[in-house]
Amino acid sequence: MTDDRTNPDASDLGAPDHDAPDPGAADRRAPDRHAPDRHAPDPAAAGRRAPDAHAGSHRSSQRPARRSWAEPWKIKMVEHLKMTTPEERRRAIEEAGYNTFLLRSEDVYIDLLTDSGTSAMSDRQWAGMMLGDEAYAGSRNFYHLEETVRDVYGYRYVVPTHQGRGAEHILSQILIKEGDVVPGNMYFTTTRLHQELAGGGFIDVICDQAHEPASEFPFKGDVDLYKLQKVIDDYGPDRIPYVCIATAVNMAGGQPISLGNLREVRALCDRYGISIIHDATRVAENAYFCQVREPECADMTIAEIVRALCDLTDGATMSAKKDALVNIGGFLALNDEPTYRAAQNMCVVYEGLHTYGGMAGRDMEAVAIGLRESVEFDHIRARVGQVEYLGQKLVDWGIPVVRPIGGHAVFLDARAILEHLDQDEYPAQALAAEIYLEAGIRAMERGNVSSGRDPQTGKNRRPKLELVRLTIPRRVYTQAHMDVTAEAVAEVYDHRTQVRGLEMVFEPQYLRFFQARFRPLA
Ligand code: P70
Repeated sequence: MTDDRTNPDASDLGAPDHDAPDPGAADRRAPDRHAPDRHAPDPAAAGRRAPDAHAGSHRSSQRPARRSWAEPWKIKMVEHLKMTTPEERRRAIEEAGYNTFLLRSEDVYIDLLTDSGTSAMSDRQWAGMMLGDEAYAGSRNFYHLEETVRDVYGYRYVVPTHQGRGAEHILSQILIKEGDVVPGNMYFTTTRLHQELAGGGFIDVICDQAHEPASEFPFKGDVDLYKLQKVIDDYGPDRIPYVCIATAVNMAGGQPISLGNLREVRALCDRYGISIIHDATRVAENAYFCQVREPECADMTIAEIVRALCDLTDGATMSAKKDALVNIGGFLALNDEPTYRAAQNMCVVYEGLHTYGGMAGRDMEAVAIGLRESVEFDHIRARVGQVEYLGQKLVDWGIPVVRPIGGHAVFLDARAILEHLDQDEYPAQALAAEIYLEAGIRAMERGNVSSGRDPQTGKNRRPKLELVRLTIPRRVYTQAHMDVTAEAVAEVYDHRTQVRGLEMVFEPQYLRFFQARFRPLA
């Protein structure tokens, strides 16, 4: 290896050891590629270059190049956290039926349940909130949002929704008919449910590596084109309303799809006249991985990669609560005018008028500003870098996690950690409860409970991935919080053989993981 080992930009950020293009390449380019905010100094610029970039510059060649970098922001306001005793936590998790979704957040010390709606807004976003135009119709913030989506993502039409699933609902109802199938690069809970409620069925066409927690494949979000071709052959293009492509695939562990693979998916779909709908919820995180790992993206900015990914698709559902750095909001974006008109009409039935769709004017303003911030290089590097920092600690300590480390979360391999439990004893659910008991840290089950029952057989789906997600909100926690989290997980790992399985004692009909209740097995 060359300088990459000593360049934290490469080694800290999930660059795989093999199979991958030179992970440091992106960062050795001239810094002006990531043009910083013209009004701000660029303290991180030196860190973007590998040491050799300084050779021959006026900076002394004896002096080591700067290798540290930090978040491109400082903290203006703090929120106090409550510390609890083991006794208090025991009571709290019992009351919550061993389901971390049912804990009161007051009883949580470090909340890694989700990165959804939990990020810290910037001062610019808060200032934007004051510009909220709370008109029922035609709010200027809607037009700002529409213009920003056109510019950052490139989609022509925008229908605002209260959050991501509002967009999924409208889209599924418009495009899917009874008996249709929707191929996609791994299911997402709400997305699949809306497809099913509209009469369709989801078919997984993600590459096999995505289902292997230990595989180091750099683009586990890639579609297996043979699988997609087979779905087209088996069902015919007329029964495929669209292919659903997620960037930074959540259930696979926050794993990216490559720009090259998406281009091939596009070519295949074009041959049959099938559209592609993009779940753009974490597209900026995906773009970061493309920049670091995919040679053709090495010279592109994050914004350019985001645009290139979106340009290969016909529309998008978006939960703005993730990448876009807001606490609530989402939208459906489309290029096709008739579909847009139908979506606008559905919006007034389920969400609100088509110029607010469940959001206040101020919320739409915060989304518009957050979308621009999401594609800034320094932001996304620090965001993904913090996740990598936590993941690397656990890897160094030999704790089984999904590799490579994803963009928004570290996923613990609960099946490997709690080997003594059968999957119908819900190992991931039990592990999440144990981590809470240990340190007041809240994680999320992403396994057999989340996957639900097969509608045909009524049995638990028993997915290959039985994971606990430690999800990192954006711009909220410090490196010390990551250290405390890693240490708590290590403590649990040390006494893993004593962790008991769970039985489900209450199971709701839809999205059971949110409200199900459990009790420990004897
Ligand atoms: C999470 C959240 C939401 C989400 C997503 C992707 C890739 C759509 C949505 C829906 C919240 C969540 C949702 C269901 C189960 C657990 C948690 N993901 N697509 O924590 O967006 O929540 O705004 O309706 O990740 O991963 P929204």
